[in-house]
Amino acid sequence: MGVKSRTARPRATRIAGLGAVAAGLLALLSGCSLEDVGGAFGHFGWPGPGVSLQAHKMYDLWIASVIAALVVGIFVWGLIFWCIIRYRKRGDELPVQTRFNMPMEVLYTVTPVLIVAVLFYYTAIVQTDVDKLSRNPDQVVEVVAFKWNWQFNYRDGVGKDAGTVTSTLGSDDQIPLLVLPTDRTIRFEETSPDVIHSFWVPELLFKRDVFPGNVRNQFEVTLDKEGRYVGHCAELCGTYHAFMNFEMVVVSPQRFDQFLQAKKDGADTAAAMQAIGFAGDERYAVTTKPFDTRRHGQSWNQSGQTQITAGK
Ligand SMILES: [Cu+2]
Repeated sequence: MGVKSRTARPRATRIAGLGAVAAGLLALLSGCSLEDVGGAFGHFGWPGPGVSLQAHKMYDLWIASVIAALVVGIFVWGLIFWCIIRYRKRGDELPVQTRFNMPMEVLYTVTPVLIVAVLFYYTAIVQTDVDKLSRNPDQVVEVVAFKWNWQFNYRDGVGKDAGTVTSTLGSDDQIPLLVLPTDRTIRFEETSPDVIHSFWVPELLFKRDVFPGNVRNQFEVTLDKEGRYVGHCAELCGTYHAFMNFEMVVVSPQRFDQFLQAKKDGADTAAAMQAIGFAGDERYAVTTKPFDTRRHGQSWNQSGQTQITAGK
């Protein structure tokens, strides 16, 4: 019996270890991209692989981390169930009491440290990449978030002293459009005249706070997928915070240039959208619509009851 358990133990550990490694290698060697793996599992909670080069890097990091966590998880679950079955109580005899097994102690101290170090290394690399600012971005957009809407200023240079070429602005009854090109480096510079807001487009897999005062938060994206995506304010900024939606419209660089030109020539946003081929309702936001804030009539949570009186 004693001889049997001494040989059985390393063999079982080896099989479990090989199983975990094989599971990891299988995903890599089967030619599946991380996007394929993520897609098969609902992107493990994320809204998809994203629409910018920066988003793809974050997505890959996320999916790879989840796969690594699952491999470790399957290995640990395997060990637990193997121990439960292999060492279940068979009689009243006290099992061998093993304490201070040095190799084991070293293993379960070093392994988690290694895992954290690897995760940290790749996180630091992706984070640095996502935060990187280029010397001369192709397009600069000043994001102005205010209670409770957005203005997007297309700028002729970087920094707060640059000039605004043209703007799109949201109102109570019109969702603001943020029209942007693919394949160009876009720098966002954020500012707010009142409180802290947060610029968030879920498909960018990214959000960044918009501060009032002297802080101009910046970040860059290079978009690679045309489409229309709803954006939100992700920082609780006041009564109508939840209604602060905008729409990011991603078009080809040529159409973007036409849009800017139409705006510069004095067209309003809907007319400029028409100039680049959007007709009818497509000239306005299609992913979201203005909310009925009822802010001038009655309290929005008591239908038809309370009247807000002027000066209150
Ligand atoms: Cu806000």
